[in-house]
Amino acid sequence: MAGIVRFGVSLEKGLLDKFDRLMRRKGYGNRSKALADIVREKLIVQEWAEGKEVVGTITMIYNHHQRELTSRLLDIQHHYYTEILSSQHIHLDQCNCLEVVVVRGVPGKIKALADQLGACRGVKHLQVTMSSTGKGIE
Ligand code: NI
Repeated sequence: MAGIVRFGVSLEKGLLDKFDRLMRRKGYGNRSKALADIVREKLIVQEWAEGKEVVGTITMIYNHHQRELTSRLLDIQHHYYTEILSSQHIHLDQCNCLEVVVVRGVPGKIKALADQLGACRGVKHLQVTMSSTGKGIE
């Protein structure tokens, strides 16, 4: 790996103990990887706040029997065809559908898409997962 820098970190003992417990619970073998992942999470939040190009998923559960909902959801998605990379639809049972939409674009448009989908009657749950293009997080 290029450009690895070692540095000292001062932390209150109680906080370091909590960090180490969390690290072990999550299965990390060392503090460096655990700390790097925390920094990346912060960088991704910042990318979304700054409006840079981001990647994410929109996961939603909706009622298959809700009148005209499926066509409404598709109409909305067609307006955002440049942001949508793919989508997957799973019939959970006779009534419930799970849809995962993979998106890439500026956060404002992704949030607008998610808001429009989530506001449709019959959508029971919607969650946006914020991730990154991977370019800005090393
Ligand atoms: Ni379905």
